Amino acid sequence: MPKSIVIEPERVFASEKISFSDIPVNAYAKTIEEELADFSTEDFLNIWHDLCAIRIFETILNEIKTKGVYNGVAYNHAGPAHLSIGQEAAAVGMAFSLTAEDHIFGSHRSHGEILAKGCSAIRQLSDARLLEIMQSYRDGAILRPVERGYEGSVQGLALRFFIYGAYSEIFARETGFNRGLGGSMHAFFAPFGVFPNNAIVGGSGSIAPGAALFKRVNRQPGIVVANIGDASFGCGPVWEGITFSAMDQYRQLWDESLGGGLPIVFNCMNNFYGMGGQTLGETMGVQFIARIGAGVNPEQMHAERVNGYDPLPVIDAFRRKKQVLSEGRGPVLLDTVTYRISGHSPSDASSYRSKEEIERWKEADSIRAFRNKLADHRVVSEEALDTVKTRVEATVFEMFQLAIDAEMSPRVTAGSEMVGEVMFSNQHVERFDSRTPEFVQDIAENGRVQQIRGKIRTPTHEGQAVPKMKAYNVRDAIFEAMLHRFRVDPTMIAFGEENRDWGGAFAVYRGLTEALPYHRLFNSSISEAAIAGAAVGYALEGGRVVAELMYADFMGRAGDEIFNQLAKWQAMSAGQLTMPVVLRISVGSKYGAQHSQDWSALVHHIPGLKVVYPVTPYDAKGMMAAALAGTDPVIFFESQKVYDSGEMFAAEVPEGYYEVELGEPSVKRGGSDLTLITLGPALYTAIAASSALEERFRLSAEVIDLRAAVPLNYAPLVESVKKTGRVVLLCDAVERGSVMHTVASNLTQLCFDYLDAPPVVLGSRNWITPAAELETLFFPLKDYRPGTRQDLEELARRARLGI
Ligand SMILES: Cc1ncc(C[n+]2csc(CCOP(=O)(O)OP(=O)(O)O)c2C)c(N)n1
Ligand SMILES: [Mg+2]
Repeated sequence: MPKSIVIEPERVFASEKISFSDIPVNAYAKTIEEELADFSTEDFLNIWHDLCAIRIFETILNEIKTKGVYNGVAYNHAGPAHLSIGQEAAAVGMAFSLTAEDHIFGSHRSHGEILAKGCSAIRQLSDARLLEIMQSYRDGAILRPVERGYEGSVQGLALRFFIYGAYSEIFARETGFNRGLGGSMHAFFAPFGVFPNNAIVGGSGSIAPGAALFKRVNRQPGIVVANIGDASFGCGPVWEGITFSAMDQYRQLWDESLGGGLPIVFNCMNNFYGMGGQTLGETMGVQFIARIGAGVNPEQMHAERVNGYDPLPVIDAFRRKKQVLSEGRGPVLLDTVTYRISGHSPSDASSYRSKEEIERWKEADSIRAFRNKLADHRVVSEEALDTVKTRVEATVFEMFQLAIDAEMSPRVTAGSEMVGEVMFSNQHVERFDSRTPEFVQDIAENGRVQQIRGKIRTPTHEGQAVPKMKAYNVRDAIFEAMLHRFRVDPTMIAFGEENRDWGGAFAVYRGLTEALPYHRLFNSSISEAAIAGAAVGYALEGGRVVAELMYADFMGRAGDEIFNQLAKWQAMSAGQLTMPVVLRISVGSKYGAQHSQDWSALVHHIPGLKVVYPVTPYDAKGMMAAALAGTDPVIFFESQKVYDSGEMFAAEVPEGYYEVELGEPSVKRGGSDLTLITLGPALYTAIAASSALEERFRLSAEVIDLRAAVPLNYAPLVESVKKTGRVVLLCDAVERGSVMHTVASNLTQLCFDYLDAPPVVLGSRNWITPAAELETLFFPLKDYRPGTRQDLEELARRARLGI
């Protein structure tokens, strides 16, 4: 199906000018009298309440961090506290008119946003719903301490619950939102629409678009807000997230009923500083973050700068921008100007800014200014304001004391395996929604399905080896497993570069293009960080996704998203969230240094990721099926050396559904003298080696394919080594630090008494991957003959040189 937009030479070479329209800067000009049409007295008091709640919450943290005591209560908080004193109005303005269905993502400095959004949600949800949430969330673990002796309203109880959960989380207590595994910089509470906050600057910039994507694809209500700092606009993944959110296909190619552009606000909490780096005139050249919108799309992202030192212009902006998003005209960029009166962290001496500057912003303090505005215009009495302030300050202080009470708010006990237990969710979920999955073609009529039906699913047929063109291969296997899940789970989507019309860079998806609507299979911008990040955001919202990174070498472009986001959110949520993401990664061959590396060791080192590498059609289908039924992030390596492989080491690849358990090694050939353990296409090298050993030396080598690096069942490996007493481990990755070294080390411990010699690890040379013509120097190949010195002296020499 060719693209609907034809690129015409005459058009693209026509002379014209690109024109920009004005970007509003502090355009808000309503008087308080005018605002009375939109706000009730109660609204104003609520805004005031939330401002005061944040200020006291942060002040207590500041005092205990800097002085070890607040109001006579001593406490030593070991962890971080990036405070937002000064930024309250921006947070409250952002959250005030959002509903619980609107989801916010944030940064290391998001306590204020968390509280503002929580307070806003509490006011909007019914008492019954609030009680349901509090009672069911972690079986009432947060509710129990705060309901003791409390006799007020449900909303009041919810406020206690929320402040207590936040403090407990910051203080790493069992009673925190996420049992203290998130902590200050990663705290969140999804039932109120507070989604993960991120200690990686700009981390939310690539994740939040995935959440917005989920809302579009699954026709869910609400918008998504990525609250990120001004300095984060220098981060590549933020720009990628913006690009991903602004892809024109949402409006040009996707079904209109989905609602158009992604419903996301990139909300810059612009306090003019990174830590000590000043974005204005030093580390950035844009002056106005809003200006960035001008480069993104013709709508300039509906960008504008608003005064975030006053909650009302921010509320006004969010109301207008929500309208823009509901009309399908997203994404939106807001440059919300504010100021961090507090240091970056309590240890910050503010040496990078003058005292006068801080004093001027203190004088203009948003909370005092708001109070004066209300009082001066007699909108609310000073008395009413004081009552609200006193009450909320007392509640926050009480919750602080409760959260540091070791008895009421314990930490996990020493020796607990709690962290390990929440690393993986290990669930089996057929579908995340009961809707009928959307297709645009009857699958029986799909060309690829018909083609595969004509293929031979056994290694030999009528006594002959099956010719390549006729053999069911690894590509077909992945296709079939994915098609199955697409047909069962309506939330399942796939995206990445060249995924659609091209059929996937390696033709795995050929046929899916005709079968699936755009929103279930689409091309993304060349934005690996956004591809992986959006997959994370999509999964955090409750959908299943297969993202593709093309070459393993491109993982570097998505390093944070894979290593810090995909891997960690299940554990940092203490098991509240699942991460049903399969990240397909192809390992190249014959493409040189930047396209032919096996980086399985990199991801295998990161806790929280499952890492698999099937190389036969049977394993590829069964393992993709298992990955797509699970709820954990799976890095699914595929080898370009074996995409066309029909070699199966098993009688037949079933047409029907089956799963191969992730982490179960497979004995591909039995033997008794030696164990050869492989990961990836080195399986074929090992099979060839075992045949050669048999022919030349009458040695019987058992060949075991790990099929996965994480998790891994050592039992069959131990069993084999006990039998043979000798083990050689090989894979295509460079030898230094390969997965095989971990396995060898563990086998040495597990089988020491049975080994006749130390395990031997083979891998590629510790070099860059050379050109195709030179690859025989590099890979442990099928017809390998030792042509180099491999004695101990030589090994030591090379190690000393780092090669
Ligand atoms: C990727 C990354 N680089 C650097 C840091 C260290 N760091 C923490 S906060 C910060 C400044 C962030 O500034 P900004 O995004 O404007 O947010 P603000 O602190 O002003 O709220 C830096 C450099 C980090 N956490 N993550
Ligand atoms: Mg900043």
